[in-house]
Amino acid sequence: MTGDLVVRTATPLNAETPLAAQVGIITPNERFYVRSHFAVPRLDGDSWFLSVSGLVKHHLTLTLSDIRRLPSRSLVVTLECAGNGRAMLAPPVEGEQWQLGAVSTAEWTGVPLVEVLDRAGVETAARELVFRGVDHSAARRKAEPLHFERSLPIESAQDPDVLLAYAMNGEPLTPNHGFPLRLIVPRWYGMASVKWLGHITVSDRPFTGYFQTDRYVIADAKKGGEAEPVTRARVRAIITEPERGDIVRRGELVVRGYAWSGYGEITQVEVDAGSGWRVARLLDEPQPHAWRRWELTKRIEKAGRVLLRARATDDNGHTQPEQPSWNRLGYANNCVQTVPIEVFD
Ligand SMILES: Nc1nc2c(c(=O)[nH]1)N[C@H]1C(S)=C(S)[C@@H](COP(=O)(O)O)O[C@H]1N2
Ligand SMILES: [Mo]
Repeated sequence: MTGDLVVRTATPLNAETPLAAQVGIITPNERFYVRSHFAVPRLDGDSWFLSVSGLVKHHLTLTLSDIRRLPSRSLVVTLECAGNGRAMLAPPVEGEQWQLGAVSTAEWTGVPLVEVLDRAGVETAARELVFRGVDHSAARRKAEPLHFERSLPIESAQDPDVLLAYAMNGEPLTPNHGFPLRLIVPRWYGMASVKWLGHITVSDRPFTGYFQTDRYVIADAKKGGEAEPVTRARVRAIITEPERGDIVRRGELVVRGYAWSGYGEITQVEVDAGSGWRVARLLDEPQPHAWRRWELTKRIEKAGRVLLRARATDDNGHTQPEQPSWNRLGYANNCVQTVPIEVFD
């Protein structure tokens, strides 16, 4: 661990939030997990601009001050990397070996994407928007460098809660989190929230770029070619207190954590402290795109090893599987977490 995050790879920077560092709903900026495919671009906010082109009536070139002058909103949004929990898969799969800290929450401020789309005038043939980050692979001979690029269906992109964000918890975005401008797509796994945004292209056909069709798909070796795109975050609860391996005294134990779902509101969290599932108390008012804290107090009568588990259910009736659903690229593993602790007399 260096500083506030657990570093998984230093170049490019991939680092997760220690679970015990999550306290309030908001994750402080310096503790927000970082997921980057390429070197972090150091951009100059004065010379940077965003271009909007393709199937639009007016091509736009917007500077940061143009964007800051448009109507803005602030939304509290939880971002979770689709690979969060990958380290728990067996057999192991390639990719960043995230435990459960590739999830964090911030209040994002920016311009609803629709405001910009309305100014550009989207043509009726438009089907998808392609968002391109400025970051890219190192140049290879002859081949074009690969950019981080992702698309969204036009209906998803027109949701007024999709933001072109320039601030995070009241501060300008930091370089690691996408300065000067990033997309925020609430409820979708983090890959949709393209950082260091440079270009938006409106298109009438499905985007087939590397990060759209080769990555961020649930690829199952057994099913051959079929691959389902990764979209919204599956329902999940995490236990942040106590921590794995903690030694606690017999008696009253408080179990705390967070729960979220990209498919609806959290309706229930249950905790098993070794003697069956009990319903935990949900804290905070529900917010449409943010996780919710929960807690359960339970008497532990016997000394010894206890396996704590928590599982969440959303208002669509989705809950968590006990075992991970293994897939080749290790995405969307929302299986129930197990936290072993030791109880002493
Ligand atoms: N341009 C660009 N955008 C990106 C990425 C990236 O590598 N490049 N990573 C994506 C992934 S996989 C995730 S989970 C989130 C992480 O955002 P954060 O680093 O602010 O936590 O950014 C997304 N946006
Ligand atoms: Mo991610």
